[in-house]
Amino acid sequence: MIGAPRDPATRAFSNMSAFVDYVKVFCHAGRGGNGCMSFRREKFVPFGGPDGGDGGNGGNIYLEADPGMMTLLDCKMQPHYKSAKGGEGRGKNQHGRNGPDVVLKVPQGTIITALDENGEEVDVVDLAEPAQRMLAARGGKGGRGNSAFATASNRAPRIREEGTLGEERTLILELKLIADVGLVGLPNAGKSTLLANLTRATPKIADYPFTTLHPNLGVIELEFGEKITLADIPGLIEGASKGQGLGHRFLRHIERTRMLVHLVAIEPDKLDFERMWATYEIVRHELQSYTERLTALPEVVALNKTDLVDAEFEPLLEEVCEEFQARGVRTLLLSAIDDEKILHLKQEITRLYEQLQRIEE
Ligand SMILES: Nc1nc2c(ncn2[C@@H]2O[C@H](COP(=O)(O)OP(=O)(O)OP(=O)(O)O)[C@@H](O)[C@H]2O)c(=O)[nH]1
Ligand SMILES: [Mg+2]
Repeated sequence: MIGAPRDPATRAFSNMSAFVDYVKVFCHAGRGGNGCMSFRREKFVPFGGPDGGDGGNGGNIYLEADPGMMTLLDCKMQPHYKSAKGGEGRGKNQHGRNGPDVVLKVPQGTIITALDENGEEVDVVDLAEPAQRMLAARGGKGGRGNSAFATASNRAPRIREEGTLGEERTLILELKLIADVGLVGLPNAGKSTLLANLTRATPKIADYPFTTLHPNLGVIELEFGEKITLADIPGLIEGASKGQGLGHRFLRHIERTRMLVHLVAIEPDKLDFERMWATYEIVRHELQSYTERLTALPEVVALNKTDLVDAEFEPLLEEVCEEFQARGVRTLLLSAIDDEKILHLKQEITRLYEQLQRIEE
């Protein structure tokens, strides 16, 4: 679809180093300005009253979810954030100005764990909604000037407050992408090809394992303008949940999906059910070892690359489907490069997605 506008949720990176999903940042909010002690000095007024203004508050530091971002790279490059201190109170009842707030943008789906100066966990916030904000470190409070202390019995108070210190926080930022559907399968199964042909995403595709080195997101547009987001992650292999291959690190990005599309690539010269079932089981096992929740998600299983099978062997494919069905798994025959088959899969995804929505209502 040359020239078609890209959806902001359709995002990918051309190199792996740009994708950062775990980082530690340090926030130091500005202190409050001191209150002022001062007395009015006017001609012919021998005892002017107190006129020391209050100090301003230190700036707050906020984190804000930005749906247009997909990496914590900026935070990795620059992990220290400071906000300005509040202005000092001055005579003539002039209050110090508040230090401006600092707003640090992070990708939507960032989970923040805030630690205080002693490393104790004080807060965990999930910035799952667009533009959702979290107060990461509060600026110090401005001190009151002496005019704030004047009372009927003490009309010339000689007290004023100092501003308080701003909060210091260490934050652990962990990104877990927000997508409706997770695409899973062994390396080379055709996940990125499917993403590219089902959405406007342009992930890297190649005929070797581990082509995908970071997650890619794409958007399927349904009738009535509704959109489903798909996340394509690097291929899983046996032991992925224990850190083999690349899969382990990236499973967290499908943790929040509501359903899975599981691709099993057929091998045209080995149309053997047991072999395909074993492939299917490897991925299921890795998902389960990572978290049971992933295997509890509804899934669409598609046997991919069926275009590689000669017409005379197509009945064999049907048999494989039946055997999957006999073990309780419904499968679709797919070719990620065939528009008609893709449309069929899209209808299946839509059907399941709408079913999920009805359950939620
Ligand atoms: N003939 C045929 N080739 C396909 C099909 N789907 C994918 N391929 C090819 O298979 C190879 C791997 O495809 P990818 O989309 O990169 O596979 P992947 O699952 O994303 O692989 P990783 O990112 O390495 O996990 C590429 O050469 C694709 O062109 C298909 O349906 N039919
Ligand atoms: Mg890929």
